[in-house]
Amino acid sequence: MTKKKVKQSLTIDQKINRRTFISFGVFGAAVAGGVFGWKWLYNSPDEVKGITGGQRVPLRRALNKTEIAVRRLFYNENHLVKTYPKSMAAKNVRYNSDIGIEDNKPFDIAAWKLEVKKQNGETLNVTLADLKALPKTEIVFDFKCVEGWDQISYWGGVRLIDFIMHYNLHDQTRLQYVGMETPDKTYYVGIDMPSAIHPQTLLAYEVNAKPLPLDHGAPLRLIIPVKYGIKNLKRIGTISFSNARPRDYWAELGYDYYSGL
Ligand SMILES: Nc1nc2c(c(=O)[nH]1)N[C@H]1C(S)=C(S)[C@@H](COP(=O)(O)O)O[C@H]1N2
Ligand SMILES: [Mo]
Repeated sequence: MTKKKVKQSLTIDQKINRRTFISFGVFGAAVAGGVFGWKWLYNSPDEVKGITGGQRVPLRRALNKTEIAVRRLFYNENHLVKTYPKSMAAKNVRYNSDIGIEDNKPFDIAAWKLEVKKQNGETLNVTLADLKALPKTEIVFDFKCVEGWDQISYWGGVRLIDFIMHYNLHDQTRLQYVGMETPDKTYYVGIDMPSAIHPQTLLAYEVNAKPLPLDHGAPLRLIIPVKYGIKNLKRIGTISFSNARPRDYWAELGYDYYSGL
């Protein structure tokens, strides 16, 4: 080997050593970052229970930021959820849960009226006959529950946006949220306005072209295909409009407030 060549090969070795050193350094820093990051998260306080509950503060913050970003990027009122032919709809519609509609609790379906609370404190009372007099919309879509099942089902009722227009509630749509509660107020959901006025969101009074049975939410339930089942409140007692987030049964227990699809 000439002197020059020896010098060059040493330089290459040195370069390799340097890279190895840097690689280990970066790896070490990543491990340390992971450990400290995890400890930081582990030691972070839980959020104060209220509208949402049961999550570490930084995780909830990240979830909220992701929610806003996803909504900006992908949520579009003109984007429709996939629909199916009626022939594909389940004949036996799955029944899930009955909070606020338990059959051992007294409920007088004949006396039922929908209570609509405007932000200014005014209240409207609407009967099922009033709702049935409005234009009817039907939808067959894949209903999805966060517990891991889904089913193509067929619903009929009044689009929430049609209801809003008919009852001159346009001004209420400038607010950020719609809240809905069962008549006994034990199950309740909060819905962001863009999802509430989405053209596929229904106040449903029929399933498979027949009046809703009690266990599916008679006389009126929410069908909101852009959201998971948890937001599809059965047996609506009151509808309200507000800028503050309405209380939400599952969000209080730590589920995502938005629960969009
Ligand atoms: N009042 C009320 N509405 C409710 C529920 C409930 O327990 N009570 N469960 C929700 C959940 S988790 C799902 S998946 C759907 C199921 O509707 P279904 O029973 O008609 O299939 O209703 C939603 N609406
Ligand atoms: Mo569900």
